[in-house]
Amino acid sequence: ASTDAKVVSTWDFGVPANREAWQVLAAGGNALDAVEAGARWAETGQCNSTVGRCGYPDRDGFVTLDASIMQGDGSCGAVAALQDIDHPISVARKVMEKTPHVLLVGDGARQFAIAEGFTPHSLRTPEAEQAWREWLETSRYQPEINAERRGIPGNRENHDTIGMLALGRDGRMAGACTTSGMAWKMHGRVGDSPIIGAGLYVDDQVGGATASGVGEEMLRNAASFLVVELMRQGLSPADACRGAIERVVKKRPEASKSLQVCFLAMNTHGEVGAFALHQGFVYAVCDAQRQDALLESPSVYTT
Ligand code: SD4
Repeated sequence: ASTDAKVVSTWDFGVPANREAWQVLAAGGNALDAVEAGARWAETGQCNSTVGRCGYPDRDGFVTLDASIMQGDGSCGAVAALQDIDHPISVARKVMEKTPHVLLVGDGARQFAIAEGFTPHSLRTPEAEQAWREWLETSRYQPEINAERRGIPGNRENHDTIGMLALGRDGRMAGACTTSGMAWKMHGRVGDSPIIGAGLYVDDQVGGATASGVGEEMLRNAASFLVVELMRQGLSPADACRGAIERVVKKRPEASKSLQVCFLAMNTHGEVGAFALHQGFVYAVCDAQRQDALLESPSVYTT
């Protein structure tokens, strides 16, 4: 059956990222190629402190990247704590297509990338270096909600991970999620983004979900899997995202007041929904009717 193609992604840079993915879909390309193209744009087409090149380092000064990619038939690949490589999403795809594994981490992921032809180079920019040195003066790890958007300098939450979901004309779906993780994280910390079921999950029978925000909460709740399973039970994408947020709150009500968690979901009919813990989460939608839509997610807390 021929479906209307669509791509959705997290945050305002999802608009240009979707455009890249849309070029693939509009030309009749599949969802997998579309999400890889969109995520690649986010990794290097901009200089953003939370994804790919220009990402802020961990507390020891290392820029370590996490990414995952998944198709609705269950095939998936991921890399975590990958250093020196521009396009973790493409390395994740190679893990999916060329290895018997799902997840490669750290030096093993880096070696695999180099063997696959990726060129290693330092990703730490002078701006990231300076921000890190400023952070070292207090060394306080306390992510602020939407800090960057609210113009709070210094201690930033950095939750601008790109999570992207695409539906191809053939009715098949794919998703991608790529990030430099939380700034000033401990060296070796891995978030939700490269963990299938936490930061990303896609099932052609139901739909897909992706997450942004403080990854520990997604990991605790197998959150993207939870969103997809709630849709499988009949909930709309928006209600499924709300259900997962409610689970996060129920598990850690106090912590939930001061950290951000955001979910974005799309089902196989192309219905889209989102829900966040705190106000400020925006997501981008692109299809044949509207190319540059940026929508505000509802949230539990509105301040
Ligand atoms: C993480 N979920 O590593 C990611 C953070 C994020 O933009 O969304 N960053 O926990």
